[in-house]
Amino acid sequence: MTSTVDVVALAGILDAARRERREVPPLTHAHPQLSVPDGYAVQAEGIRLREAQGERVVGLKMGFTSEAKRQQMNLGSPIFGVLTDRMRVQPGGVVRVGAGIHPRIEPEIAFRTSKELKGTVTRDEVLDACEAVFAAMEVLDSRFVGFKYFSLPDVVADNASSSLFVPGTLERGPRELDLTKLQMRMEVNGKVEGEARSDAISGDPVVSLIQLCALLAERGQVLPAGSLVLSGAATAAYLMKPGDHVRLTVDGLGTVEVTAA
Ligand code: OOG
Repeated sequence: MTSTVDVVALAGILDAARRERREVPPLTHAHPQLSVPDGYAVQAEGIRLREAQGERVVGLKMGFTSEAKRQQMNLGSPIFGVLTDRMRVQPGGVVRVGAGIHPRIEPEIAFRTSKELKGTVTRDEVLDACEAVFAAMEVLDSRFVGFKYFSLPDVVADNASSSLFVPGTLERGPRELDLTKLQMRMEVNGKVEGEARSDAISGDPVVSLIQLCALLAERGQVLPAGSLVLSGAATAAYLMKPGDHVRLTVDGLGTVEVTAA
C-alpha cells in the first residue's frame, strides 16, 4: 500500500511524546490525508521503536467495542492496539499519574490464547483457542492534546491510546462462565464510577476477539498463540488522580485493584 505520509517520522513524534510525557496535536491536523491503514502503519512502526528499546510484544487490545466508549470519544468502530511487557502493572500495584500525560482507567475482560487464530473465526473456535479468561483494567494515555482527537487514524496511530494494563489473578476457563452475563463494577475510593454487564463489550467479549481477528486479517496478520487480549472497556474511562484507589469487581472473576500515586 502506498502512503503519502512519512510513517517513520509520525511514529517518531508519538514515541517522543510518550517518552517525554508531552502532548502533541492530532496528526491529522498537519496530515488530513492520514487514513486508517496509514494509522496502523504508524502504530506498527511505533511498536518497532519500542521493541528496539527492549520491549516485547505480549498481546493486543481492542478499543471502541462498547457503546459507552464510542460515545465518550465520539468515534464509531472497533480498532486494535499492541501491548508490550513493559505496559504490565502487577495487580495491587501502583500507577504513577505523573509518569503519564493524562492517564485514564477502564474495566475490561481479558483472554489468553493458547492456539493461533486467523481470519474469519467462529465463537467456538475462539473459545477453543483461549486457555484463560480474567478481569483486567487498562490505563489509557492519549498522546494528543487534552486526550482529544477527532479521527480514527489519529487514535490508531497512537496505538489505541494504550499505556498500561493490570491483569487480574483469578483465571477461569472460557467455557466455565456465561461471558455475556458478568456484572462489572469499577469503584474509585469506594464510589462506583462505572458499572456494566459484560455484553456491553460487542454484545459478547468473545465477539471482540472475532472482530480483532478480522481486523488483523485485513492486514495479513494473525492472533498468535500465547497472546493476552483485552476485549475493550465496558464503561467510559475514568481520569486518574494521585491517591485514587481503583477496584474492579467482575462476577466469577474476582477483583483487580490498583492505586494511583
Ligand atoms: C481509545 C482506546 C479505547 C476501549 O477500550 O474502548 C479503548 C481511547 O479511548 O482513547 O481502549
